[in-house]
Amino acid sequence: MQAETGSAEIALPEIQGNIAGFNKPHQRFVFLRFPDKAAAQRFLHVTRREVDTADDVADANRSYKWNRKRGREPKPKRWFNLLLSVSGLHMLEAPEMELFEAAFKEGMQARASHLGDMEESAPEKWLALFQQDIHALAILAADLPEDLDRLQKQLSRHSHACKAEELGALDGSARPGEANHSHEHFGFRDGISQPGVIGLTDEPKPGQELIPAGEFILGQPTQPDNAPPPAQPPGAYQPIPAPPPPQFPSWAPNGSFFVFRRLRQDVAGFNDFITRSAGETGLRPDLLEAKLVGRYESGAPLELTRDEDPGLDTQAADPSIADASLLEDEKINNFEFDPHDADGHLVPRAAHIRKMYPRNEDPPGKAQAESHRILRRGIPYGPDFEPAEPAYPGEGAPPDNQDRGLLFGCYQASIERGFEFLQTQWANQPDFPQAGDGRDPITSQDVPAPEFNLPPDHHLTMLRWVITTGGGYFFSPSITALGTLAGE
Ligand code: N7H
Repeated sequence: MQAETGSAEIALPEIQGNIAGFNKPHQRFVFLRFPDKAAAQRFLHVTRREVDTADDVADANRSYKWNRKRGREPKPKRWFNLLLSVSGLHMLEAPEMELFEAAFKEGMQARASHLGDMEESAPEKWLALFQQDIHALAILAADLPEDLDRLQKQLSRHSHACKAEELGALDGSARPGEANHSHEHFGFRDGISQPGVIGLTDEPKPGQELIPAGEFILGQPTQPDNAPPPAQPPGAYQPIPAPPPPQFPSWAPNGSFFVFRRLRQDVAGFNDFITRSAGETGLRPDLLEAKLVGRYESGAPLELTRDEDPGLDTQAADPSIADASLLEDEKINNFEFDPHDADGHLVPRAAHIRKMYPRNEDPPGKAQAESHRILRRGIPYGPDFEPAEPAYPGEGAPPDNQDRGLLFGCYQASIERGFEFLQTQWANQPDFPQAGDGRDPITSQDVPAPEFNLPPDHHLTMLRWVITTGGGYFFSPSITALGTLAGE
């Protein structure tokens, strides 16, 4: 089956709920293996009815916002989704598997050299959990930790009864304290910019582009414009044509691919670099951080902090301290990159958010930028960084009380057009969007000392602060497909 453009109703009760976004402060990722096809089918049969759908989640998210606006405490919720790896699908003898794209069939470990997962990030160094053949991933999410425990007990009852083995679990949670609640471990507010999905996002926020659902959900209409990008003058970055819309088995519509990555963050290393480079460049540390990411820690977009002539004040503090409106929906994600900043003297062209979503920037051009959107679903893991903690030598696994990072997750209709394209063609490409811009300071890991161009005068040599310690590619089947795979 080949995805097409057109207008289809989006069947929310068919689609698993985390595609709409669980957005819960407590989440657990449980990795499972089945002894044989019969056990796998029994497990799917009993758990399928407990899978929460995009309909349930979208409804609850609407009522959450409604209650919050009126100062009422929303009712706590708990959610469950079930995904399968390629080897889980093979065990279930899912038909037409050859139609799935190569990235999914090969798996994240086999794609390591393509992704740049090498040295400390090489699959041989990943947690023992990821050295095993994983068949399924259960995602549990709740407002209350005790509800997560209830979900876990229920899952374990089913695993036990169906002889499914729980290989291990990873817990993520929002950081403690009101001020840090939405911030990841380097300190930045996360979860601000997401694409809107036609048929799923009913109230797009200012600046939130609505994207055809087929970019995230198989069988839905895809972007109309997948034309190859125009060639650039010789010597300039040549945009890479997007892989074609995916083909997929006839049972796969309303499913989506989920990329999971356990990314360890070296907070001390990042902070040391900021302190040292702030000294060298003469920029305030918070401004230098904003130059690397494209947003201040508060989430305030650097793009909206333009100073009048004579230019950016290198000593000005985060402007949202004086003007809190920068953090409101009207402004926080409502911007494009100003053509007057084409050289990146305000927001460097390799800044994380400019690399990962170049918006109007050309190259690569709006159509390309909108063809590589992902629905991010990350949550931090591990304890908060303590400035007084002993230095971690960086060799081998850190002790538990220093192991922290992001359980990165994202949904897309094609891993090759989504996550893999962002990682390999943009983050790891020192010449994207233009020659000499440098690598993404947050996500590129393919070289130990990535370069970052900080116009007008500085060229920084960075370190690796984000290390891949595990991961995998999963498929989130529709509710009907779960039944079909269960042999119902
Ligand atoms: Fe990124 N960070 O804290 O620095 N990310 N990211 N990311 N990221 C974003 O808009 C971060 C990672 C994207 O639409 C923000 O929500 C960290 C991977 C995309 O403007 C911050 C890690 C990939 C966007 C971070 C990490 C991406 C985005 C701004 C790993 C894909 C949206 C807040 C530890 C390959 C861009 C926000 C847009 C935003 C951080 C990983 C992609 C603060 C710490 C692996 C598409």
